[in-house]
Amino acid sequence: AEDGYEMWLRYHTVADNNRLKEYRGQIKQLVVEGESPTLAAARQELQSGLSGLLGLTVPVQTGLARQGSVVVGTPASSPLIAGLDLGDALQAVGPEGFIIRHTRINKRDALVIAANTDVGALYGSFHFLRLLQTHTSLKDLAIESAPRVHHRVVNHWDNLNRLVERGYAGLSLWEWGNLPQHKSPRYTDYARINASLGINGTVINNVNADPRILSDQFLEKIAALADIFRPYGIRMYLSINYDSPRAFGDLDTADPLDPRVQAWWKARTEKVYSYIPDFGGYLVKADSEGQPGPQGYGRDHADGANMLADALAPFGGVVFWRAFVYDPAIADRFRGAWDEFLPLDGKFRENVILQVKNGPIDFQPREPFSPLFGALPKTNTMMEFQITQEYFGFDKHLAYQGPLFTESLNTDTFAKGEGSTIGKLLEGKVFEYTRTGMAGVINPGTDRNWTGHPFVQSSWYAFGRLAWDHSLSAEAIAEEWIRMTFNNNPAFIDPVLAIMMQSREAGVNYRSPLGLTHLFAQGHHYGPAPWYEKAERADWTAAYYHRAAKDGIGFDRTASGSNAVAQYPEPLAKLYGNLDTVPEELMLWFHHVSWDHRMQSGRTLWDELVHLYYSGVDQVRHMQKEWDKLEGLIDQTRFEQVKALLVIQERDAVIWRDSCVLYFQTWSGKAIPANYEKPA
Ligand code: GCW
Repeated sequence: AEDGYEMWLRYHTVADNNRLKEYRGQIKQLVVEGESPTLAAARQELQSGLSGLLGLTVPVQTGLARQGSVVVGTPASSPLIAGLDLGDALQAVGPEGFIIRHTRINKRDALVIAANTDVGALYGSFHFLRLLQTHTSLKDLAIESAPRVHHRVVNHWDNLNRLVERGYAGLSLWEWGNLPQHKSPRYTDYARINASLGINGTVINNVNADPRILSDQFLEKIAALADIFRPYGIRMYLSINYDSPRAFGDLDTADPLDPRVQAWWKARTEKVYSYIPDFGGYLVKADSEGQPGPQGYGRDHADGANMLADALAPFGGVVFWRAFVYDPAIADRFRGAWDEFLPLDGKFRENVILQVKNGPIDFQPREPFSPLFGALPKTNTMMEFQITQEYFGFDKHLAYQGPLFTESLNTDTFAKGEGSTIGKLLEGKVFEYTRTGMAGVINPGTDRNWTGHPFVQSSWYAFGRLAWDHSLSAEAIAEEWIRMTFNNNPAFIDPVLAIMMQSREAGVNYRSPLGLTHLFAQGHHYGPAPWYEKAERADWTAAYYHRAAKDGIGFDRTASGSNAVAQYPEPLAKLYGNLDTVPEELMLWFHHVSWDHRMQSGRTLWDELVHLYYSGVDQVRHMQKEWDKLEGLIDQTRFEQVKALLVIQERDAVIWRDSCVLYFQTWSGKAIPANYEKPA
């Protein structure tokens, strides 16, 4: 039975006979010249992949066949490729890109996957397999592809006791107790999954970091993992605890300006590189949610980051410094990061990248973009997206995140006039960032299918594809994923694509439409608790965010309120700041609005709110109905799993809707319009 373990790397025989014929005609054998571990990985992936897809053994050969050779490599690894005239194409795709095309070598027709580096050839190999997996014709193949950002990184929130913060898919993959002796085959599959997307870095432990991660005991185990990931082009990074010098018992301070602290980090970092010579660097959550940081010693983020950057620089390492900070003393959590980081622009070392969540608060179903994007011309800035469904129903709800990612990437920041989209900014095309990147918080665990809900795989896939090329569409990516993960049958693809493409909006509608945010029950972040008013911190209550009252609902972030809207450049500050022009989907993020306010639909705000909560549930019911029709088109195991999860999702969507509508009704004092079903 299918259990989802293979993710999108399923190489089942091509079901369309015409395509199968075409592929069999064009692919007779494989020539991968060169002996590096990376090329060996490419050879192995291609051989098993092509053999599976073609339903026959595709042999690996050293010489060209008369016709039908797939030739893979770099000019350095492969005399055949070195002998080709590829014009400027190779140069154009850079160190990690690849080209795939038909060519003639020694008067023989061949298909070439060429790159400047071995890892580029590996990426090209996965791409070639993807073409077959999605039944793409190989006629007129002319692909030149290169990643748009440097650092394409997945983040794990894995604790050393193997519990995964916001994980929902079993225990952490890293079997600390058995490493380094036992190397689970899953480590290699994990690397394949990521490499197939062009992911080139992984941070394997939680940003709420246990200092022991830098101990020799753990470094020895981590080095074993790094050795497995290396051939796949994946660099190892670690989250560090800022107070490590103290936690190790070596010093009584972690003040970044103290020379003893600097020396401590230099020595520890040297140690890390003695285990992992190509170690990538540190990810740091500092002065955030109780984590230690430079502010504890009267220093700022730049002092803190630069000290680590200096320790890493001799080895070529980088610091990913997170901007997820919010001080409970500040009247509006929205403002926090901007207020703290704006004054520091230009103060960070070249090998520091600020890692900023897409929105100003925290991975909510819909957020406006963080105003830090576009506000830091002199600070390398990268994106942090969340793939694990902390705020989207854990492993229970179907919520493809592609549309959220692209909504964010395609947003125009106007940082340098029109066209300064976040995607371009991340690429270093708005400001001259020397280092660029995208990070995604993934959740894989020991569940057979890695992610819990099978469709969480699709968000991991989308993240990786967008990190490679942010201009891809969420829909095109979803279709690829469906074809690779299930099958190429239009009767299956079309309805599932429709389900996926509305799933995120459905999740917004039944949780927090119109720019409401963070109505989650505290702690677990699964169900609703809009009534939540008291906690140790005001900014950990729902009431803090929705500000529902007799006169209306929403958080006034205009000049009459916290004025956070002024953190956006014009024309956005005006657009968002004016109730007549703010997009309705973001309205209650920026305005406290009367229950009687007239919406574009002609309804009052109250009626519109009710309407959207109800449509969220309707959307889930529709998704459910559509899915249930698909029985027989895929394996029964996955069909039934998703079907059952949709039952849970419908149940929970109703709970969300009713909780929120009934609670907000206590403030609005207005009736639920007659045409809606009664709350349960
Ligand atoms: O989304 C919130 C989560 C925390 C998380 C934090 C962060 C890792 O609720 O669990 O901690 O953000 O991003 O640091």
